Amino acid sequence: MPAPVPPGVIGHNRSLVSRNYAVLPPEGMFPSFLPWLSDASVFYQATPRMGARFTQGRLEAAPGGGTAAPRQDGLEHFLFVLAGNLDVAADDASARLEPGGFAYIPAGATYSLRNSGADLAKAVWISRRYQPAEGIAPPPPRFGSRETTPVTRVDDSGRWRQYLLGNLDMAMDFEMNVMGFDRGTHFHCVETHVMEHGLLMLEGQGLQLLDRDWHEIWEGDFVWMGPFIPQQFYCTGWGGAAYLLYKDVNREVF
Ligand code: UGY
Ligand code: MN
Repeated sequence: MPAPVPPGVIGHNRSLVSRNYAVLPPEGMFPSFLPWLSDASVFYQATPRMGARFTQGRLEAAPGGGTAAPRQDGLEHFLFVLAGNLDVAADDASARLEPGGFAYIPAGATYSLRNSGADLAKAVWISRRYQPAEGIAPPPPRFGSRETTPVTRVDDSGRWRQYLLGNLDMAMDFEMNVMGFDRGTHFHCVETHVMEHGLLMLEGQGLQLLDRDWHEIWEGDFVWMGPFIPQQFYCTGWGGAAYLLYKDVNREVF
């Protein structure tokens, strides 16, 4: 006998994919199994197939799972652990990441990923083609954690951020920032900019403006924002909110 499903659940859907943005809650997402991953899968959330210029997904690896062999795919990668442990190696550098730990793997590095813990490991995984900058050496591998990254408050609006991979580092062609909001706060305006975003809600909940429509989002939800999509975030609920934000930066756009 299949498990009983509460009324309304089958037809209820918060997922939305439009030409220039998408809202993808985790429910209803399907894993992709890849030949070069063992005991691991990826829940793709943003890819060039939908119009994004980067790829973002959630990697899930069972204990012992990860890349089947050291891999070199010519792409740059960013990993941010959401649950469990992930060992990440890039050329001669390596680290054991716990929740909140992150790694930057430069394009051309040989890398491997392995769940070294006893529980399922979950991580944000972003990949893209590196856009070199004339006269500037490409960035080296980098490891860190959210816990040890300084919290910056730009003003007294109740918003804060953590620049996980630095800010205005011209060697980098993207940034990964944790954007934080105290209860009831929001951006000072509706933003419209050329940069794209991949947004993963880490804590709390809020209302996300995309073009003309407001979407209620909370922990675990993913949002893709394409170039020039009008955007605003209002922190709702009884506490603060935070999301992890991908943003392509520091390069000419053609
Ligand atoms: O930096 C940003 O573009 C950021 N303020 N956008 C966002 O959170 N949607
Ligand atoms: Mn923005």
